[in-house]
Amino acid sequence: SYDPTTSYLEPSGLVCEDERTSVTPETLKRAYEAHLYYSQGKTSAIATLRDHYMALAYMVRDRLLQRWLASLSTYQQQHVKVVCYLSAEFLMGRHLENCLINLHLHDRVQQVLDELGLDFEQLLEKEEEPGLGNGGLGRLAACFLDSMATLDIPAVGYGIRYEFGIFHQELHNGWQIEIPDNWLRFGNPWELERREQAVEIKLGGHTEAYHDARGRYCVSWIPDRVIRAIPYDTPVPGYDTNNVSMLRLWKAEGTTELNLEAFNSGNYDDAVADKMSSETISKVLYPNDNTPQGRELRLEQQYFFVSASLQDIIRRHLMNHGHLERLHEAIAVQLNDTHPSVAVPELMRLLIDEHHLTWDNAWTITQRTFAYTNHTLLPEALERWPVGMFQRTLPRLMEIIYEINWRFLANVRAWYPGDDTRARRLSLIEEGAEPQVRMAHLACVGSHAINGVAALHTQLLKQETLRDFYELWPEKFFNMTNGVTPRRWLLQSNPRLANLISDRIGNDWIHDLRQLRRLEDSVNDREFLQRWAEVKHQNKVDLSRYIYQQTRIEVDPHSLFDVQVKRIHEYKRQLLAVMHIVTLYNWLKHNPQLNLVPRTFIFAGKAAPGYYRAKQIVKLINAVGSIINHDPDVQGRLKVVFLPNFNVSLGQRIYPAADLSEQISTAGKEASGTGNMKFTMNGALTIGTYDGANIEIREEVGPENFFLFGLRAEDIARRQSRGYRPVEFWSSNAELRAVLDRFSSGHFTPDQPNLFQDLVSDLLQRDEYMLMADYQSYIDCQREAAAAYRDSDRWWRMSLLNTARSGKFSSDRTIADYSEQIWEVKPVPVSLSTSF
Ligand code: B1N
Repeated sequence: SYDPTTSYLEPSGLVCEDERTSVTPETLKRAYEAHLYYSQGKTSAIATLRDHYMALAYMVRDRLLQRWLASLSTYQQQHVKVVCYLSAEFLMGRHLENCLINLHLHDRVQQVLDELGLDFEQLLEKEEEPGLGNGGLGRLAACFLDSMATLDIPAVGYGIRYEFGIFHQELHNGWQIEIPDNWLRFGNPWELERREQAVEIKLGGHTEAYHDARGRYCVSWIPDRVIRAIPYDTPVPGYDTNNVSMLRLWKAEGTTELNLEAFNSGNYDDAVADKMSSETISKVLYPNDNTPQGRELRLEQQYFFVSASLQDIIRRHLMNHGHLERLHEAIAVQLNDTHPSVAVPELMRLLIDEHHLTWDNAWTITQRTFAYTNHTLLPEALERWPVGMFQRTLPRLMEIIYEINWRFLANVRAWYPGDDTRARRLSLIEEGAEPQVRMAHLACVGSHAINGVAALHTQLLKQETLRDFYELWPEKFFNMTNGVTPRRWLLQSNPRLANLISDRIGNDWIHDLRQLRRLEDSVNDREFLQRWAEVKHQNKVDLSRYIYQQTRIEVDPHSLFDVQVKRIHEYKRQLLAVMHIVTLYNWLKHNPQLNLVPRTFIFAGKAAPGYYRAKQIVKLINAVGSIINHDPDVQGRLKVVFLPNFNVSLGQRIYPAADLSEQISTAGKEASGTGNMKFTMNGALTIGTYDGANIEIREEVGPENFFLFGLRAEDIARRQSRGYRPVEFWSSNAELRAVLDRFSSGHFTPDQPNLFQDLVSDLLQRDEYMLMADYQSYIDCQREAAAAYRDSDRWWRMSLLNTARSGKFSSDRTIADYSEQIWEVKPVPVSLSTSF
């Protein structure tokens, strides 16, 4: 039915490829073979799996280029407003399958590979995952790019092309070992280097004042280092649209190839030293989630990508408009947390020092251009840079920050005469033995919009963390509840469920996730619920096989899959989940005949390499598993699995197979969470605290379809202020005592019996995250969850309703909200007939 001589028209009516990039199986096959031969230089007789993967990737990239170029020229010709999303992290996950799906090429390519006798799955697994992020914040940026492309919102993501992404995690004797992630080793077929668009970045040195020819007071920054930033562009296709967005990542290089003087005197190491040290700026991602690293190199990374991106934005704008007076009408710049907040003084510097705007003019433009998203309330996670370090690294920016602060505080004093303590609280500079620049304050003052990432989080921002700013500018505050892309997190990762859904309600849900509500009509259809349960079972069988391959642990796919996957952090309380496991274990030890719902506990997640307590918890989970999984009294009814190296690809295997989603952070600590949304979409039920987006998930799915437990944020605050004594829970709760005894007695680590003693004494004496206070409530709630699972009719109805009511948590909804309320941007359809 395919005609290779005319363009193949997609069902949706897009596409009109030329003869080189058309999408019939015949041309796909021809293009693929050409890349194997001409790009990889291999015949199929000697090609490796990686060669096949590369040829396939190039073949797909070719089919993105026409759309990409058409998108760029459409934006340029129509002078549309473009969103620039500045983020130190983009956790994209693998590209190949996602591109195939978004371009509607998936099934045809699978057919072509089948005909060639190649294993499609195996080729997909050859792609190195680009892990340029730590967790939720970086993955959110990736979901946003997918949604902006899909909604035809003109957008560019700007970030850093780290040569080493998040480390690979291995487990040795239950302990985490970090392996460097050399993801570019075999080349990256998805990016295009744009060396001609390189820009220069200044660092260090000093400033000098002068008067220019027209007598204006000017400042020039004489740096002691100049670094070159090279852009690498990756196309990001939308689903079922011609629009393709772009991810532009910067690589650092030295500006002087060789120090000729050193070279000529035979001092070869010194001759290349400069270049080498410049390249360290984009060498490696800092592996911390929710804890900033106050290292000079990190500040340099932030400034590096921010300055490069703003110079790029200004250059493009000048090309189009010739002046910068209305920059804010042509672009909206979103700051993904404070990591890019040095953009505020940097844009001021560029507008004033390099483009000679007045301060007032530049300030109006700056405030109207930027918007700031806060992602955390943890006090230790709020970025602060010592003034001394800032001064040394970015002397001109420090001057500008002082000037911004001086003008801001003058206003504060006029608005609140005599209120010196308020001025001190609001200041961009924190006073003390070592004065610090408060990056969140800089972002607030320099932006027209400030948002939290879930309703509770935004409320706490207004009441606590940014209260003084809220009192100043209530109109600047917005809530933008996070979302995730249903393309990767349902359509791609769970094809069985996606097909079942489309069979029943058609496939409009893929770009209008609220349509899933129509599944509610089937909630009493026994035959449909049966198929729903069968899909989950098959997904669990798949995951069981993977678990066996990775860990040699055999798990029963009929057992309840109870899953906690996320970064390992005390506030996320993986330890509380372990306390529940040990409680069940103690019950079984006490009464081996007990009729318990069999459970498989699945954990995955990375600990920051310098975070000892988190690494100790990884070891604890593995130690508990090593005993429980083999204890004859347990009779296989409890299994504990820690899957190594959690990343996007592993998430895609896990979420579809989960029955129960663990979202058990201390209330008020998890800003939103986004894993919680992926589980809900895939029909898992949640056991969770009243925290972050859990609250909104419960509101959507209905309280009867959600297992809620624990203290609320206001209870937590009240108890902390009254003096919290965790040991009282120990005294009054024998089961809790028995759990802690198992840890401190060395039961799980007989050869190192004292290993967890400090952990237990911390729980008894401090318990910052209030595990002791929530323990009983959690255990009771888990009992209810088990009872619900036993009543399987009820369970599958609840599961179906969770998916059916998850529509709010599509990142398409989040992006529509940002577009309307903060960015003031509109969709711009891209037609492939555009001349350019
Ligand atoms: O951002 C996610 C939220 O869903 C999570 O609740 C939140 O914990 C996460 C410094 C962070 N907040 N802060 C970070 C990451 C790296 C870093 O160096 C902080 N990550 C979050 C998306 O909104």
